[in-house]
Amino acid sequence: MVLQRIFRAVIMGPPGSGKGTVSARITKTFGLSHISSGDILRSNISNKSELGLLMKCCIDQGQLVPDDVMSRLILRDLRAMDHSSWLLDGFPRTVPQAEALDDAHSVDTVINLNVPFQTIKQRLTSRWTHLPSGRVYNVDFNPPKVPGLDDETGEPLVQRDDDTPDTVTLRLKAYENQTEPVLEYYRSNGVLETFTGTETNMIWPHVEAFLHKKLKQKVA
Ligand code: G5P
Ligand code: MG
Repeated sequence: MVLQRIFRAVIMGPPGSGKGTVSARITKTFGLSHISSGDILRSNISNKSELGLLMKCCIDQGQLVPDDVMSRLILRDLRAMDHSSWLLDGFPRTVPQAEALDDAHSVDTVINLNVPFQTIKQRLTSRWTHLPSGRVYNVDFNPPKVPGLDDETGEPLVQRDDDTPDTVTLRLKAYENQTEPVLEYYRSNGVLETFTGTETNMIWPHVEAFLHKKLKQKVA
């Protein structure tokens, strides 16, 4: 589908709810540019900058990176995409981040993946990631064609340092305390659309149909 107008969306959901997986399908189907805050942080860490080390420390402890650092990083990238449609994955994650985004850009819709915490824990400990692209695999759900290697580049896959069971528990706590209030923020703004389920393949057709409808409204 070719977009006729600029369209800006946010995808939210607890760690491991499938934001990256669904984002890949949205970008492929609708042509939005995907901006993942976690991928941006991980690429800063791999550059071994001073800021990267601070970020690594927060991520490895299952804590959020400070709001001012995060908002500056993402809003800088968005400024360079002034004429593009985009999908933000993992940002905003706190109410101050949502306010900072609102001050700079209006958001057309917020897709919320509501997946139970029990489902998530098992997924994350069997996730394999291609760090340079952010592509994700899972030994049960979407295994790579060759075990341990990225389908497109053939480069090695790694397990994220924050995908250990203890850190996943801390990330889920941070989600409950700091990110759930953002859902309320967007609900009261009238842009929140929630999709509930335990399997991405069941959730995806609903997300796809919703976006088709939403984009038609935007063009009309
Ligand atoms: P990230 O990188 O944003 P999270 O914790 O929000 O990380 P994560 O872990 O990347 O989210 P996801 O993208 O929601 O998860 O899920 P995914 O990768 O698509 O799917 C998870 C696994 O399940 C994959 O292996 C996938 O193949 C599999 N899967 C998907 N669907 C199914 C299914 O139906 N069935 C099965 N069996 N498997 C499935 O953030 C990381 C850290 O960066 C910092 C924080 O420290 C954060 O903890 N950070 C920020 N800090 C402050 N502010 C921000 N805005 C920040 N953004 C990031
Ligand atoms: Mg992700």
